Amino acid sequence: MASYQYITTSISYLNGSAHLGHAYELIAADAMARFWRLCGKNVKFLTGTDEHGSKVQKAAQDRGMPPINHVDELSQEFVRLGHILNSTADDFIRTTQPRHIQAAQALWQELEDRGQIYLGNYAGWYSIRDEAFYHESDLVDGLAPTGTAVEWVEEPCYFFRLSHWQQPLLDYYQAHPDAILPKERFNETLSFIKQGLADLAISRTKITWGVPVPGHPEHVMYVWIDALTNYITALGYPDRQNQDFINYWPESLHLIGKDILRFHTVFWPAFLMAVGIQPPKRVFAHGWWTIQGQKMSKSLGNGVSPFELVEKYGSDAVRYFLMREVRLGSDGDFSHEALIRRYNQELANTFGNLAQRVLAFIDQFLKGQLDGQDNVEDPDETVLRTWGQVTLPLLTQLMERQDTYGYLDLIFSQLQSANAYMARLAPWELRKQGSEAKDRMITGLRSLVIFLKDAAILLSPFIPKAAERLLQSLGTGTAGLQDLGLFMYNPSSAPSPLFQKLEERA
Ligand code: ME8
Repeated sequence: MASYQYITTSISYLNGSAHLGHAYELIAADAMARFWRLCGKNVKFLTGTDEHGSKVQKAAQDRGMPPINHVDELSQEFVRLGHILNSTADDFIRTTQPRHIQAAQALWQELEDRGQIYLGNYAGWYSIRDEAFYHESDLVDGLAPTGTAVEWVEEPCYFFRLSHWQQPLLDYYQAHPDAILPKERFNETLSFIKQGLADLAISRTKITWGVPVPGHPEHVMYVWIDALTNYITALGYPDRQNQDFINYWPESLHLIGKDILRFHTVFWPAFLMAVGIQPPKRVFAHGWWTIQGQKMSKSLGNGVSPFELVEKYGSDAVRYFLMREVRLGSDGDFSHEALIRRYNQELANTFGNLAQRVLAFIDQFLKGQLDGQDNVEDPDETVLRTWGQVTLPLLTQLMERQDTYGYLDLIFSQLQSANAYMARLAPWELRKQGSEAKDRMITGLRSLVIFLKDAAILLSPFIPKAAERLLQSLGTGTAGLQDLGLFMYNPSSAPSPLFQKLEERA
């Protein structure tokens, strides 16, 4: 297993407030980063904001603010989003930072030096919402294929020889069929490339809010070539001898939404190949959230503020719901009712109640002591005690494919079995019986305590606060994967419920 893992989210446009889609991506990336750190990998986890381009310039204009003041202010909201979601990102990049402007210009210069850029004239359509160029043949009823409005653009601009990279990209993907997940996104990318790649316009003269093209300051870089470079800026590029660049590239996972697939799986690897840098190891495209069946949109006013959600339900509940409701590559529908239902049924009942029943029983009736005979006879007890170690390789395989849903599913099905075991053990009956029954009770409870600790460790990437509270109640101190299967129990106070049930609306 490679010991370095680079994980990035996309960088958010600063044209409006942080929404559920931004929170989703950050949470998924954070769960992955936490998991790989638990496994002992060196992890670098990057997030940030995309601050140039027409869309951001227009948003600043609409507020009557100079773009730099607008982005200085709004980027802070995204930093705050990370804090409230309990994200452990190691770096927050802003594309207006000098380190990034330097990197974007260096990439441009390298492309130019290698004959990959030429001056021409662009005449075609541009969608500000998508920050994308479209050909006449792409349009559907006068709109971009994504349904956004387009404007006619005619201006001198620089082009990148994307057409040269069609075959190398096809060869690369043939040799690396896992470079894009889920599989349908891999297929989508391949059929896009096979349709033929035209050279790509990569500068603008009609807008001013962007990174100046080196040597030609009347042009600013097209926002996507600027934005994509962020992933290597944060590794010290253009210094290819930077230790982070050496260690973390191309051991990278770019987590993005499905709408920005092409930029990451066609343009980005082509830019990189063109300067002799390997493409990223994996691009994973997640699905989209709707709100009660409708597309989130400012005009519908149905956006869900992640800040309000966390204030209402807490970060663990929001993290859990978004990771558990749908598979990462699929689309999901958000509703408060669904979140409350999952929180109550799974976090409060299946997980929280089990922990509380076991720990409160030991506290109340056994004074927090589990000394005594430990004779494992029941196969279910063996399962509870070995489950963590046995399951870890499976969980690792799931995480290698970004299957966060499958990961939680495995854990929660075992939590259900553990609940069934607790009901069958019925320690409240055994404690009233003779010494043999008491031995059974101690052995059973010890099995459950081992299992609860292991479940807390393995759930910590997803619900870090609750996992930490449970480990505190067990008195394990800091516990990691090396402790799976061990009996560690040294409580210092009475346990308190992990989750308070929420009231379900009628
Ligand atoms: O695309 N559900 O920024 P962005 C799930 N700056 N995810 C959603 C979503 C939804 N309803 N709406 C948006 C950009 N997203 C560029 C990225 S990377 C070099 C540049 C996701 O603020 C979207 O798919 O429009 C994207 O991955 C992320 O939020 C940021 O979107």
